[in-house]
Amino acid sequence: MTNLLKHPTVQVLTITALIWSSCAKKTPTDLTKNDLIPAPVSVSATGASFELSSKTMIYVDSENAALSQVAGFLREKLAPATGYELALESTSEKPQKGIYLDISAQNKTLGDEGYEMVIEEDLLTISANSPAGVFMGIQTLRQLLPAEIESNVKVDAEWTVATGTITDYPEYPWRGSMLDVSRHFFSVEDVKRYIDLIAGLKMNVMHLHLTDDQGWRIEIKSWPNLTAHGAKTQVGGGEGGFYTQEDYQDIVQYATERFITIIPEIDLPSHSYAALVSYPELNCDGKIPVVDIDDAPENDLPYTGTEVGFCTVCTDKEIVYQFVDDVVREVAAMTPTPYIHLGGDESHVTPLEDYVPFFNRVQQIVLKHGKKMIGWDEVANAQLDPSSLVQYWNETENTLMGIAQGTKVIMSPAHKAYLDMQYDSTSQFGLNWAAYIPVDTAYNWDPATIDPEIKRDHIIGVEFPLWAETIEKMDDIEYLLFPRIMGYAEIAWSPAEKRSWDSYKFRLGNQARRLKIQGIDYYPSSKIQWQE
Ligand code: TNX
Repeated sequence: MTNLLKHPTVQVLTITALIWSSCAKKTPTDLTKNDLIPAPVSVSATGASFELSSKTMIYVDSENAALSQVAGFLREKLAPATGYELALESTSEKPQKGIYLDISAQNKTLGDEGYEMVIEEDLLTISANSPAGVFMGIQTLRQLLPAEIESNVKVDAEWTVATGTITDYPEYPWRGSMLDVSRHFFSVEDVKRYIDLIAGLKMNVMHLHLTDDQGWRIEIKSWPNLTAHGAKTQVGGGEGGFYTQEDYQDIVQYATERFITIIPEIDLPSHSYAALVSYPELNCDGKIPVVDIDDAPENDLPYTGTEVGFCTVCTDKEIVYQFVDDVVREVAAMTPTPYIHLGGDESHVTPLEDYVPFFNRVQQIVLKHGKKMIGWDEVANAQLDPSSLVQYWNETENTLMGIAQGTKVIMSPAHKAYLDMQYDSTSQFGLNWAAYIPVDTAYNWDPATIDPEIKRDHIIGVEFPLWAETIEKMDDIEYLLFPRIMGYAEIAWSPAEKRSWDSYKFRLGNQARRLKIQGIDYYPSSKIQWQE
């Protein structure tokens, strides 16, 4: 169904049907009656409307390259549905009419990513301190326009927005999602769609879990067997895959244009079976490990089951540190942003007396290559540099050890934030070891109060991981992501006092058409009144 919907001809029919069913829609004039997700910090209305036409010009206030690129993004977003090819122009003065993108706001409250949108009858201005802020404002504008703006075929509609002012900026500077591409491999195209979907919700971090027992998914030129051998399969035994360095750089570039930072994760010392079968010298006895687990591998291929924590690289072999050094060097060289994630979770067969010196040493390797380290909360058992980040998923005690060492925390509590948890016992994909997470549970919590000892000041932000043991294709991803990711985006962006389930569930219900037009295969939770 959804794949069909992604087909242009079927889209024309669907959109025609959708429009026909909603004929006499009134021109919007009350900006406070919006369905924005995430909810903005403040909105006031002036009772009229702004209309986009084929003559609307998009002005930028400077020759700034990033701003021009953002203006180009807006133009391309508006083109398919409207059929307009809006002209772009740079100007030194505020124009009389059109769309004006301005990065000279010099408004402290807005910070690096906030924006102010002033909508007048003739002029729609998005002002910010940076191109990133303008980009966030554009995501708001997309949602203020009729849902059909997301169509990739031309639609005859009135492209109007109510007038007024929106002032908006994020609660947390780190708003992310993680995709596990090891348990099942996902193509570059899928990752790009994922990036587009979260960018539209004002998220700014995409964490890629690139390696695990089931597959090593990133080409490392100095250790070619990692992918030549270690990427051949996936959970269930199907064909795996990997990203060449060019693929990875393509993803990074795509993300950067959407103000999203890619966080590459290389999971060590456990979750490393794919590496251990590719290079047996990383094992203490130099041989492929014999493991006592369900679906234990009977050949030298990566693991195809879903147990965890059953293997470890040999923490007292020099070659292991050479390996980490080479991998971090190559990954650092193609990652322009400051962080590399080294995993560290569920190392059940690495004794703590080996685990701690291992992490002390690999953290230094990351620092030596000019990057900062992130690890799952277990890494806080090591001596962390204050620049490192601890990703809380399971243990408060670990997280507090990190905080005591001066590190900041990314909040990903499994029982609230894991996108791979089932909605309920009937849901098609997902696991339930941490909880069932229906749409209201996903929305109704606050990172700053989830654990009384982890305080707002310690928290750099929130991340929502999608582990991929049970999912194989984009539709499966969308089913687990949507609608929960929309509530998660609101938790990350909107101030706690602006959030309420009653308001959110109403706005979410009104997103049904928009989701459908985007071809998103969402889970139609019965807790929401979907308004198609
Ligand atoms: C725990 S969360 C894991 C992953 C699994 C996930 C499944 C974490 C740091 N480790 O290896 O895929 O549960 O929900």
